[in-house]
Amino acid sequence: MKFKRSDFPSDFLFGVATSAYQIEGHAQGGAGSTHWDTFAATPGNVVRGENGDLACDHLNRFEQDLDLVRDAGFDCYRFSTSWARVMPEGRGPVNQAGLDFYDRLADALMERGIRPCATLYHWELPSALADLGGWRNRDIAGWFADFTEVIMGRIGDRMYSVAPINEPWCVSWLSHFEGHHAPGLRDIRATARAMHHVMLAHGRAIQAMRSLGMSNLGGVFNLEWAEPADDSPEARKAADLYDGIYNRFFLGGVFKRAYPENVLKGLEPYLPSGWQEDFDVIGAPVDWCGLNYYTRKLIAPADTAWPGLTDVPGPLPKTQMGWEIDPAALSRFLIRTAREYTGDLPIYVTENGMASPERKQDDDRIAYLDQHFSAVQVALNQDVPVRGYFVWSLLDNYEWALGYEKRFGLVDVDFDTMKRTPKASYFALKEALA
Ligand code: IFM
Repeated sequence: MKFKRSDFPSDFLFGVATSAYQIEGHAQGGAGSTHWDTFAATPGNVVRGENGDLACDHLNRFEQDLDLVRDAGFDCYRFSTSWARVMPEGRGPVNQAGLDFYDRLADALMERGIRPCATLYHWELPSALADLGGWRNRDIAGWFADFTEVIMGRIGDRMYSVAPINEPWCVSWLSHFEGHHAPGLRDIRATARAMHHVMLAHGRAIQAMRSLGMSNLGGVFNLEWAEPADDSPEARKAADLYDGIYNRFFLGGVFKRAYPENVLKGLEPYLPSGWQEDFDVIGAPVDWCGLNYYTRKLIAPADTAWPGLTDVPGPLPKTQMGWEIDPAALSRFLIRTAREYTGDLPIYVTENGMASPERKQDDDRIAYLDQHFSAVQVALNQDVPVRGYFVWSLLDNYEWALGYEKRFGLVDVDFDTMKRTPKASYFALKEALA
């Protein structure tokens, strides 16, 4: 690895990220059913019909996994809490075993000198709430605030940082418009409502945590750079709309208390009534902004109903996901986010990494990480307050609709034996962070 810790500011934090459903083993420990369990049980949704029942069995192996985090020299560990593990029906009764697990996880992190960075929701919605309309139902903001109080009432005292929702675009657009993730809908009204309610739930959770006296609270947004596929004004317009839907809608809601005009043009008729009154909650002040960055897309107009755009294959080298590798877009995003949305607020790269089929000598991942560390330095050199970077992910894990096939881990997992074997990228990072 070309970079060393000393190439970054002395207080720059390095971390590694995971999420509950992708690693814990959801069928264990008294967790309730989630919409990902039923989505995966429906033929055609997930490669080989795989689910998170056992995943990496992190529930029973977390001590060993956190040793790996510590031994690599990471400062922080970003994990998520499963709503259905803590409250199997989403509301009401609490699963004590679930709360106890996160309590032990928090203690185990503290014992190892690792900062716990929690995300409250990383996509596994309790089925009982999905039955009530899930993210389409405005009441979800209140249910989520209640869950926030329960889980943070127990572990909030030890959290270094907390964000309510991982990747609002995935929770809403990818899952309700494109239908690629649970609940697998393809409906514009459902999408508009989910997009707004996910923002409202974010704000209610921030308020709930402030009432508990918590600080260092942020939001985590996944961004994808939209490049026009050619020089035509039509392609420019399509790329701007893609940017609006993917990136600016969510950043705009929280940091400008407004949604972008080009998105409202198509979406406003489907938003819930009174949406304009919710920005005091949505824009509740946060202490930092997290950006998850993986790739860019080339966008062209398409002869369809709104939004009338499509992505076309690009020429850059690609990861195992087929995603183009474009580190320069990370620099652009960091700079643009600070200049247009967040000002002096600390920014963290809360996810970045690549899927690779290489299970031992993953030189492609080492190169990818090096290139993206350089991209962070470009932004730092322009005085963007980037304060930390988290690699996705610690372990090979359940990559949602793509099952266990795509491997993002610094550590290989043999899903038959659950054996963990650190890859070359793990050792390279360990050396760089020493
Ligand atoms: O695995 C996912 C994660 O759950 C959210 N961010 C992107 C990752 C890679 O697709």
